[in-house]
Amino acid sequence: MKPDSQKAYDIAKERYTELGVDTEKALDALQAAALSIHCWQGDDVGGFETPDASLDGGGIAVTGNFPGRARTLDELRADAEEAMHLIPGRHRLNLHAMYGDFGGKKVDRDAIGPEHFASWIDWARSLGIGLDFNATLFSHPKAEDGFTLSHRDRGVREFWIEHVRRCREISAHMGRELGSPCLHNLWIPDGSKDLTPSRHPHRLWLKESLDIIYENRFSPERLKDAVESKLFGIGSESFVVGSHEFYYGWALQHGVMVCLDLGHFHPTESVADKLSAMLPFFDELLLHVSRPVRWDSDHVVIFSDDLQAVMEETVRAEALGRVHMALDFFDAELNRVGAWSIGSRATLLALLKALLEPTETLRKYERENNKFARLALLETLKTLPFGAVWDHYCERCDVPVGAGLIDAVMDYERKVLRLRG
Ligand code: RNT
Ligand code: ZN
Repeated sequence: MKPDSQKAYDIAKERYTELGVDTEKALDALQAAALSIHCWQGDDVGGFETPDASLDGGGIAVTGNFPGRARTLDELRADAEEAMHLIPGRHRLNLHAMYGDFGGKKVDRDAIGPEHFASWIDWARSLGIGLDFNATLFSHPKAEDGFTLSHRDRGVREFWIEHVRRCREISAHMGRELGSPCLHNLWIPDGSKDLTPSRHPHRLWLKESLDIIYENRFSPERLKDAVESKLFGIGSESFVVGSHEFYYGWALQHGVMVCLDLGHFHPTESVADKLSAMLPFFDELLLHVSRPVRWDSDHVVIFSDDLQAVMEETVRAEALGRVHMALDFFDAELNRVGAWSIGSRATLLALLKALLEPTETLRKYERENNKFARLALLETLKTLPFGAVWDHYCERCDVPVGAGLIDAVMDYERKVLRLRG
């Protein structure tokens, strides 16, 4: 520990102690939190299928062509490992089905199995981390017309039902092999650009497909399920089958989690507020930590007000173990390892700041109906030295401190990324 940063931490610790906050306790809680880091920032949501799947349909899009994209499994793993060296704490990796180890062979989505993920499991085991998983219902000819599980054609629905069924089996296998429950999240692109008189039939088809897929129950020690809603996408501006209300109802009825993506709601709607509204009804929830800019643009996550509010609400509800945090962003305009580390570090910093809140004091002011004191303390918290606590944590975890991140990422770019063709 550098003497200066130790001094800065000691002063910060004292400031927080004065407010009744134990910084060591906050750091213990932070250390225990595992983010689910998405593999898809590393290669612009490309995957390793043969022939190459191109990101098409579903209203998600990656822009940019920064050099150094991971082109192979080994490159993606090396980059993810590098990112993990820059992020304090121990985290999980979140895979999509299209990232299987297919050995150069064409394996269609309705034919994938645990064997295609054996090398990922070995890799995760060697790092001592858990894996999470997602079915991939985009970037495929059978998703081109914008519908999958809610397609009017039974044959198309059956293809995707089989895919998701297999994905859940793969997830359960991962959970068992790694001794840590695998979170399987389902997001589908289904929707349409223009007025759709068949909204109701599409929702009934989706319901029917989900009912069939999730009939198969797994122990929560191996697999936890989530379904992800969305408001709209490019090409699905008028209608999205899997809306928030749709999944809210279905998930509640079937005892699975809802996944709340920070980019999937009206811009003035607060995901933070949804947490305390949903926690009384759901045992667990999944977050997709993302950053919308004007639309669901999946910008790299930063230390924003929205993110801080989500973390505050999670901590205030004492729901850290019930709200799972997965990252979901992709930007090909900047160093991808850098993007991963900025977004993950911002998420953890927001969590730390929330853990350093003297919530009990704020609640005492509320009980006393002292609205002035409540607001004054909330304002004071904004300039408290949480940055010194964060730097201290980074140092303790042996990851770059502050702008030291820039040198570390640039070094990897020079030595590894720039050498890629
Ligand atoms: C799309 C959803 C979904 C995807 C990933 C790649 O709008 O947010 O979570 O981003 O599955
Ligand atoms: Zn998402």
